[in-house]
Amino acid sequence: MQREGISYRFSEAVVRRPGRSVVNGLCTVERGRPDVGLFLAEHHTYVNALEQAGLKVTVLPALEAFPDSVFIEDTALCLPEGTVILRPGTPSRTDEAQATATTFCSLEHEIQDIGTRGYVDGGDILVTDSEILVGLSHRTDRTGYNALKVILNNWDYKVRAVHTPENVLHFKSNCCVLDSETVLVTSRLSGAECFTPYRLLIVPTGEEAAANSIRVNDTVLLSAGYPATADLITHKNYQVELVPTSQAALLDGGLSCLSLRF
Ligand code: CIR
Repeated sequence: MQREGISYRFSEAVVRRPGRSVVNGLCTVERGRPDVGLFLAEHHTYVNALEQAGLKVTVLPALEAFPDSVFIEDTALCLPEGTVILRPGTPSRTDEAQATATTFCSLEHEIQDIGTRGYVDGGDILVTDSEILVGLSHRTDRTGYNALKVILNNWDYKVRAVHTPENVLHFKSNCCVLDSETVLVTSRLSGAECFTPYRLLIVPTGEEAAANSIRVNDTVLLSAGYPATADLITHKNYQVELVPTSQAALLDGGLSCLSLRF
C-alpha cells in the first residue's frame, strides 16, 4: 500500500538534549571527544531547523546515565498508527528506550514494543511511502527484525530485511528518503538490490556522511560541509537547509538520529 508522504510529511518531533556525559558517547573511530557547549549550540540550531520546516518540537531533558541518548532515533519508530519501542543493540544503550516509552505514553501514542529478546536500532529503519526497509547490522538482529515485522505487518506495512554494508554503523548512515520515489544513497549502497524500485541520487565521493540527511515537509535538512551534495540536491529542485553536525559526527551521528519525527 502506498502512503503518500508518510516518509517526510510530519507535524511534530521529539528530541533529547545532549548531557555532559555525551563526552563518553560511543564511536567506531576516535576523532576527538565532543565539546558539550558546541554540541548544545548545534542541537539548538537543529531544533530551530525542524521548527522552520513546520514542526512542533518537544525537547526532552538530558539523560546523563546514557551518554548516547541525544541520538533518540535509535530508541523508537513513530508511525501514524502508533510508536514502536525498539531495543538498541549495544549494551550501554539498551535501556535507553524505556525513557522514550514514558514520553510517548504521555503523548498518548499507541505503544507497541519489540520485546526483550532481539535488538533493533532506529538508525537501521528506512521508512518509504511504500514499504519499510530494515537493515540487519551489528545493532539490529534477525530476532529483533522478526518481532518488529509482526507489529508492522499488523499495521499493514510491507517490511523487508536488507543488508547494512560492513563497517557502516546503521543502514541509514548511508541513505535517506527525498520523496516517494527518490532515495539519496552513498555509492556503496547504490548497487544494493533493495533499491531497485527507487530513483537514486548518489552522494558525491568524499561526502558519504551527507547521505544521513532528512526530508522534513518541503525542506531537506543536510549536514553543513558537503557542498557537492548540497549542489546536487538543489539542482534537483529540493529546498535545502544546512545544519551543523560536527559534534554529533564525532560519535557517528548525523541528522536523522537526533529526532523522532511523526
Ligand atoms: C551510537 O554508537 O549508538 C551513537 N554514538 C551514534 C548513534 C547514531 N544513530 C543513528 O545514526 N541513528
